[in-house]
Amino acid sequence: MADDARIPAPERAAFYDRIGAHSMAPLWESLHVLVSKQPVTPVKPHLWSYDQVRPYLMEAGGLITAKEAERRVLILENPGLPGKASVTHSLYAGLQLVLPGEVAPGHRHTQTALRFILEGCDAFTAVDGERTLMRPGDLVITPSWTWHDHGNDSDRPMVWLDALDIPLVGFFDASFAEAANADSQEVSRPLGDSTARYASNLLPVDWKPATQNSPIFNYPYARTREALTTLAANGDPDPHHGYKMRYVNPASGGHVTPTISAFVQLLPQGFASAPYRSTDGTVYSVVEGEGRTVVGGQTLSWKPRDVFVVPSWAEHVHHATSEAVLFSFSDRSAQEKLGLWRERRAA
Ligand code: 1HN
Repeated sequence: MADDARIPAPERAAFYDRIGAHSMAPLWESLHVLVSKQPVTPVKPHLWSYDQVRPYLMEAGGLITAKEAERRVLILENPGLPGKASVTHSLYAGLQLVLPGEVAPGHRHTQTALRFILEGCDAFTAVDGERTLMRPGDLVITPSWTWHDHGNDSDRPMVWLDALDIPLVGFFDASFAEAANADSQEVSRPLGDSTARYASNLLPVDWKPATQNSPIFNYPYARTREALTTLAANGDPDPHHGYKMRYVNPASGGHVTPTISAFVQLLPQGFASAPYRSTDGTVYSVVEGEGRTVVGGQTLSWKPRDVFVVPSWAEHVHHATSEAVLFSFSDRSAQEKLGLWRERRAA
């Protein structure tokens, strides 16, 4: 019987106890759990409805200031990883609120961050001396060890989805962090400077990348949407992805950061994707449209600003009831560097 096979014979159990006292263990008792035939993950498919989450976020706005909190964020914690501050096994996600007039003070850390803007207009993030104004659908990156602060000089609350590689950095025991001397860093370059230098299909002639991060720190939605609209008008969608694009580091052709990748896809009205799976557990943020994603026997029905998770190697399909745009992020960038990333496309 299978159960009996898992209970070691008494002389083996006694042996395991004896070697256990010397910090050793028998591999043969756990080999097939350690090295599974395919990915086994505690991560569960899950959706956070923005309509449900927003009132809590605004309530947090009345309980603590951005300055006091340092970052006023509600962590989106995967129900399969309670208490772990993880949205997937490798990544963290949260919803951050910065109210009019507030500042989220400057700091830096080895964790890499992406921000995907959900609500509000024209609050800024400053990264290493340059500010960018943020609008819904913009993707802003804050690379590892860059000084960053946020401020909201607009008259409306600003909400964005934060993605950080906190669990991954924690796994490597490689976390360092420092607070800045001033809440808001001194601005040393005007607005739009990086866009001119790095995001205009040009690079300064002698510039060489010092890191694997994209030198572009705001990928504005207006330009993303224009590309998707043109693609959708000019050809057929990919059966698994619709019209899907990857945010690129123009200096390398690689992903936007060494650990976190970002993507955006347009699904035409009525589109039903063919079943797909990949090893990068993925977090989606709905930008436009409505539909549902069927994953691991669950149906996640979504609309704008909802956030949902598809775990590693979970076969899934997307159905768009209206034309839809989905932003997503994952650890694909890290997995590709480690030679681990795989996908499977079903018919
Ligand atoms: C962080 O620096 C930000 O800069 C947001 O906005 C969330 C979560 C953990 C650690 C650092 C930010 C964070 C964070």
